[in-house]
Amino acid sequence: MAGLGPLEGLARRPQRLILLAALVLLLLSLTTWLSVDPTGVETVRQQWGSIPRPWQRPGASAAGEYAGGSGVPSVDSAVKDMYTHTPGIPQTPEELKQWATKGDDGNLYPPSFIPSQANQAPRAKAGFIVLVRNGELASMRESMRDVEDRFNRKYGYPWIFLNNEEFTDDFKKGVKQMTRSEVRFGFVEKKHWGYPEWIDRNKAADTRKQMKEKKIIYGDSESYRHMCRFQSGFFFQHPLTMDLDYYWRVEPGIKLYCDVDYDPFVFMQMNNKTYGFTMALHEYIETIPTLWSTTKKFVEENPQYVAKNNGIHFMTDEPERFMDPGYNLCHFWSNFEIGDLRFWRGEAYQKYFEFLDKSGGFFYERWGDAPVHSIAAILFLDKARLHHFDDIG
Ligand SMILES: Nc1nc2c(ncn2[C@@H]2O[C@H](COP(=O)(O)OP(=O)(O)O)[C@@H](O)[C@H]2O)c(=O)[nH]1
Ligand SMILES: [Mg+2]
Repeated sequence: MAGLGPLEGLARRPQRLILLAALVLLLLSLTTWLSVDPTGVETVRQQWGSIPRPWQRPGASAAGEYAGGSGVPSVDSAVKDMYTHTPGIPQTPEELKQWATKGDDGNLYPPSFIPSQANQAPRAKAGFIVLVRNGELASMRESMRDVEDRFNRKYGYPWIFLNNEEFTDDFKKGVKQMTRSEVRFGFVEKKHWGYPEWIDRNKAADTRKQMKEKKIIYGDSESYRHMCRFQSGFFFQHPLTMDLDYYWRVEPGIKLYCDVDYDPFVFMQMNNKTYGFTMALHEYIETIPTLWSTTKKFVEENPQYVAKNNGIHFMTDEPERFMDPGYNLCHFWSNFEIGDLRFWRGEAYQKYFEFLDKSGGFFYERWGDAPVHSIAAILFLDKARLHHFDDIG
């Protein structure tokens, strides 16, 4: 056999010749297809990339795979994989290199990522609830800037904007620019923003006149009263809030000076907290002359709703006499609240609000949502379920 050339070998075994011809033909048709079909090369590259490589960490792939020609790294899949495939989280810049993207300039770009995506900690069912007017867009954007920079850019909770008028396109666009999170816009229906049929409007108008003469803050404002009634009794019933358990109330023009580096919603859930506040103030007595006595009447008729270990010492100066000494006017400032919506939706508060609403004090006086929320939280909750967020502000 020695001395036979390769051709002689092929001639003696024709099946080898057929195999070689088939291979050449296959190669020819493949190259022709690649040169004709513009997406051909990309398809082959993708298929090649998707072949499993068990010797690599799951999710890992070669540098540059995410380069889509634009030079901008594709954030979604890369970063998600990077952070969800523990222990594959890169520990050194060298390891991070495999997630880098090759830019048009030929340099490797480290992955850019959305903070909330990188932070894969579990979330609560929560969001920001904001009642706001179209005209407050500028100060709303300032509030959002603070809340996003200090907290939400890392957590990505949704924003729910509510209004008794339709939001304008300018408003929608303006607030959407301030967050990467989901943004919802809701309309407040007339039955939650208007006079109930049992209210005597002339009597309500008389009150506003008298309060104006006495120069009581917002005393002559009709819309302020609708706002307070809505915030007291209805914001937690809006359809856009129904998938949430917890809310953070934000208003236009608020400031947050300190970073919030943990999730206060998850804090509430973990510790079974129901109502969180930052500040307590005194209410103007002229705005709520009969709120305490009306509440007392409700409590006498419904003692079952009062919590055993309630926080009454916060609201009267002689807590051993329960509600008898009268209200010391202390209340939690409601421009900031982090709370459990299920408490407001629950039986005790619903019954309490109905009772207050029927008595007419939202219109015949000027009951604010802050004292109403505060009194309810103090009476119907175990005091361990309240939390002072002294680290938010
Ligand atoms: N959509 C709407 N929002 C209102 C109206 N009045 C007040 N608000 C909102 O209700 C919240 C409380 O109002 P604000 O004027 O700040 O009252 P204050 O905090 O008691 O001084 C803010 O978020 C306002 O934007 C209104 O007539 N329509
Ligand atoms: Mg305010």
